[in-house]
Amino acid sequence: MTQQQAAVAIIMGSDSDWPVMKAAAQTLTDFGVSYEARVVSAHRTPDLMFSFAETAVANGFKVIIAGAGGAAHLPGMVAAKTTLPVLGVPVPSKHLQGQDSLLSIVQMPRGVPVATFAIGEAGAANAGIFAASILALTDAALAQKLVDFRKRQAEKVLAMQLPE
Ligand code: RP5
Repeated sequence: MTQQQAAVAIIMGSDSDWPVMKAAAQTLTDFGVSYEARVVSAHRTPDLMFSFAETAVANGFKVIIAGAGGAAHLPGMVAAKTTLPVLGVPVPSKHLQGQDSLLSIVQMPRGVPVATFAIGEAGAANAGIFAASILALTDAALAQKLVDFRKRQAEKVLAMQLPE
């Protein structure tokens, strides 16, 4: 039996990134999008990073969400080795609160783009939504789920009451 290949790869530099990156995984689950999550470190497992990126298309991935903290080279280096869309999530770091992660990910040289999201959980969740939006271009049912999600979100905000 052939196993169905996940549409989205979620990779991160360390298992310590998972508490943030699981927001991307949860979002994809909510939209019914298949994903595979794993640790791939740019600095500690560079060979794995390159082989992951080089085989990502052949492995059936359509979008890669990459999260890292500190000297966050993972999203950019993966983008250097694949033409799949790479969504970068800056993970908060111990000493610089993720500003280092953000700047490392966002300042890509012309020609090798990484779509960079907000620092932390909101960024990870938005990367999940963005991945769903990309896949929805060729999936009408998923596009409808995104419309429904926006509607529910708006209704929630419209129903907000402030304390007296
Ligand atoms: C980065 O270094 C990882 O993405 C993580 O955010 C950070 C710290 O990693 P650990 O020391 O917790 O493994 O490569």
